Amino acid sequence: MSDKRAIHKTLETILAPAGGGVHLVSTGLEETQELQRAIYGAASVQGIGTCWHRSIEKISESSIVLLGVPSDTGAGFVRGASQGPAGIRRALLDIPEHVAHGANVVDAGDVRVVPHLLSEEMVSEAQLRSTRAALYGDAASDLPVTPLDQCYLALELLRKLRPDIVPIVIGGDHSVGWPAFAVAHASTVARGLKVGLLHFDAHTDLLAERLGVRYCFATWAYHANELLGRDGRLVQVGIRASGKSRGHWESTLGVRQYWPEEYLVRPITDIVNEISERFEERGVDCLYISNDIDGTDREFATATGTPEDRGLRPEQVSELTLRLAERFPLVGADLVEVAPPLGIPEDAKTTLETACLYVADMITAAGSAR
Ligand SMILES: [Mn+2]
Repeated sequence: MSDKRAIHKTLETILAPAGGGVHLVSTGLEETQELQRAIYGAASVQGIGTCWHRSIEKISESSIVLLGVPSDTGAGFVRGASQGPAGIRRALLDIPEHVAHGANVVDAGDVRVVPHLLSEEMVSEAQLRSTRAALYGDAASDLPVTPLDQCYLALELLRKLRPDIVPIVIGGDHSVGWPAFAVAHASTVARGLKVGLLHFDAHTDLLAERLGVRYCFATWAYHANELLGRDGRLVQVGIRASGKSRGHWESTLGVRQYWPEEYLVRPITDIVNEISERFEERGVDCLYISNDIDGTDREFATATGTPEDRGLRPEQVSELTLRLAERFPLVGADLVEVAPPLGIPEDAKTTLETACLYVADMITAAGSAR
């Protein structure tokens, strides 16, 4: 078997067609199959597998790939982001001419999530064997069984198929920011590039660990910043719910944060220029964007675990995303913490509209510097 075919086969083992990463037995199964049929253009439910397989084969010819991680095991006590990937794909289908359906974009599907597991380092040998048997039919398989490590491997394989592909990871809770950024970082280092990290969030996510857990929604940015050597290439915008001051984070970890005192007052073009200059001073030549929907004001993003007032307006997020990507080519992005079940249905609709706008921006950003 050629390398490429072996990679396709592994991807088809650890992933499922979009929407299928959530394990369903009966309830919700028909709806999911309908979504998959529409996404992959299958004439019938029986044809989904073949059409998905064709999409996997198209990855090396595509410049942008979507990957869903329907897991919220890494979140706080409010869950619901596991339904983000399916919710966002459904909302995208309601916009037939959306850029997400363009010829240069392929949907690789979802990581096959076991909703009780988070990262490989938390799993016992016995659990590893029994979950490998359940997921892959082989207790002796060497494939990962937890969403964070499956996401990591899937992204590594996607980049092997095409080193300059731009993955857009759809979460899930923000713990997926760790594998998504770590693989992008490794890939830029291998290509001699220096990546800047633009992070939209109400929270800093800068804890070294939380309740003894190394990788979760509250810690991923700390570890990302360690990869960057705390050299000021992490810029956080939308921060307004933190136990510590901006000064504390900036002086201890070398990050730059924009709180409401700045982004609700200063023209957004000033902030774009300031971040641009900051990146240039540090030799940055490409960009990764991690977008936690709670960085956006709750008026536009209520269906999330921890919505907050005084957030960014969607047009500010768009301008930062698009303008910075014109200067620094996008190498990867994630959109996380969209939780359709939270709030009233109208909340979910508004939040999904905001999410669709952000996916469109990421796709446009990925194409703009090519
Ligand atoms: Mn976050």
